Amino acid sequence: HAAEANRTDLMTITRFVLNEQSRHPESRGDFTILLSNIVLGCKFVCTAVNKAGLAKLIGLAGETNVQGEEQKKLDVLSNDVFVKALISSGRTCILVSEEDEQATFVEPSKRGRYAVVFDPLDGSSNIDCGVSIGTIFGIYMVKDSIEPTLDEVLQPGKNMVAAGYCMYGSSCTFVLSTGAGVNGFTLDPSLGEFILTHPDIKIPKKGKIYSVNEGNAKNWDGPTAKYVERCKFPKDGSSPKSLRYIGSMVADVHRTLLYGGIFLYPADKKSPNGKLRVLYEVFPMSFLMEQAGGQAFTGKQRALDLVPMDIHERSPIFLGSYEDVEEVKALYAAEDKK
Ligand code: P6P
Repeated sequence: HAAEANRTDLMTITRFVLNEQSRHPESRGDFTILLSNIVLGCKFVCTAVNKAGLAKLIGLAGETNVQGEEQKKLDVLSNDVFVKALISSGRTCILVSEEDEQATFVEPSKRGRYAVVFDPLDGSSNIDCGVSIGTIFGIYMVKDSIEPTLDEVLQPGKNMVAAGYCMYGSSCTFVLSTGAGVNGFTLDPSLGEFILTHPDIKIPKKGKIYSVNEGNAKNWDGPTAKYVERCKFPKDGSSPKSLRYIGSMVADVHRTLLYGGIFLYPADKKSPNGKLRVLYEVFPMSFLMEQAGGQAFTGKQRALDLVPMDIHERSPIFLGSYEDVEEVKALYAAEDKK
């Protein structure tokens, strides 16, 4: 009977957020409207990405499709969709996208109280081989939506009111935190709705998987090299960790969130700030990890305490199971004492 009740008691993402909103009597439903526009963008990208597999038919980027229309690169198309959906929501005043060099300041008549930072299609180089990719976003509440400045988004990640990602893989999974835990939703294509499938996600305290591009090992600093060495040749007689690296941040982080372990994109001699972007990759994923009981570290500090100086700034990142990240922190602390 319970299963039957569940089947008919559809907890859609919109209903879930409305329930959450009732915890904030002061909110005027703005966040729900904003989120529904982000969800709309993700549904569009999900169908576009799945169709991309038939790219030969609809024309690859730069070519023309059967209607002779200029085919946009999927990440450019996705960016256009998100920018338009966020502006038309009437709830945003600043947008920062991985695809746009400059921040977008929404025209005054359409301004709202939120700033959204996002990577519309992270890992898009993996599209042509069918590897999972994703959209990553973070949301700040702005102080001054009348005359907003860039300072509203050059804020530490701990000031975000919400963060999440949508992974386009074997299924389309939307993972969200509004600051009260982490919940996962799966798109039911027959309904066109995201249904709650992973309530209250908690990351295991310790994991058996490490996730890093070992191809960069030559350029790692001491503590990172020591940590990875320990994953492979544990000193305490425990079994070595498995290496899993997909090379698509959303997929690697999603696996880490559900299975535990650690994802790292460290600094190296070639890129002293690592590769991943602070505002729309490091902060949202760090926010989710902390909300799920894990943690996120830059090699120097708690990732969410970082204050960005530039909207496309990069940072090294070590995130995942609480105890695994603690080991990295101890190795960096020992290095600092030298
Ligand atoms: P590398 C994809 O290009 C991306 O931005 C992230 O999704 C991913 O985690 C990382 O870069 C992979 O980088 O240098 O290991 O190929």
